[in-house]
Amino acid sequence: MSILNQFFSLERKVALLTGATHGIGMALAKALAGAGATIVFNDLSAERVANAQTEYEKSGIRAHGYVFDVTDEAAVNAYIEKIAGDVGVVDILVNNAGIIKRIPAVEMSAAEFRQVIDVDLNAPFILSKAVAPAMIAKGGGKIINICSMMSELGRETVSAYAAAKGGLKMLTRNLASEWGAYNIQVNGIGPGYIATSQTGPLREDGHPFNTFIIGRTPAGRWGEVEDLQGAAIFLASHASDFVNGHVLYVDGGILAYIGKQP
Ligand code: NAP
Ligand code: GCO
Repeated sequence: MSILNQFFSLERKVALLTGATHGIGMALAKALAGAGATIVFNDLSAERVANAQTEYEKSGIRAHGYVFDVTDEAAVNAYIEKIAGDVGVVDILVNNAGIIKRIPAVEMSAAEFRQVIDVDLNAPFILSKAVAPAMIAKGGGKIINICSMMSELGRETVSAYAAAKGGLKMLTRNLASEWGAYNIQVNGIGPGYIATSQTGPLREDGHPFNTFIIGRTPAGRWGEVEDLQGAAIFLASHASDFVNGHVLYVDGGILAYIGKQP
């Protein structure tokens, strides 16, 4: 067996990626499929699940799609059991589903704040808790939480999102601490600013943020979803069996850079 296969093959592994009907989630699913994993994904919308299944098939991937809300613990537990029966025990969980609300803190309601925390922080806990027992019984597993620049930095209007993503970094470290003894590695990917529907409003022609972020990124560009695929394969594979509690930032150098000098 080649050293690449030895370390990076995901053959016979079942990967569940939440919210993977487009954007970062779909790109990560395609990467894990390319390494041999069987792909399971979910979304809130039956229509988006069906459309995504067609998209996966166009890429030669027979993905198993399910419709459930990641914040609904009863639904999550039921679907993890159903997936085990339909496809197999989840070996790799990617907590990708997420929302953002860009509202100044003084204008954000507590309900809006709680909604972001629910999807971006509570749901990764619910999903991780749901898959862990079978991973423990099977002798190990991989959990990858999709963090953010906002796991490390704040900015105006994203208080709930930054609180959630900062919490997700610490949840990653804590679950790594609790489950490392069971050969479960819990890590994060911290994307920089990536061109997806979520950042679409920030990239509109002439939007000042577009110019700002390019000036804050040593790579001098927005990231593409493909820029994240290698990190996902690494953290999902044997190559990272002794990496635990780590957030791998894939940000073009933003966190290392004070910003373009005037
Ligand atoms: P996106 O295009 O908005 O995709 C988010 C996905 O999550 C959508 O498929 C969405 O489904 C799904 N989702 C939301 N709430 C859900 C729920 N309650 N149950 C099930 N699925 C739910 O965002 P993205 O840019 O690909 O981002 C994916 C992840 O990366 C997010 O966690 C985001 O915070 C993170 N991230 C993004 C960037 C970036 O620059 N784009 C950078 C760092 C981190 P619907 O389409 O049906 O709503
Ligand atoms: C924003 C952006 C960011 C990105 C990402 C950066 O409004 O600042 O949406 O939050 O989504 O999280 O890593």
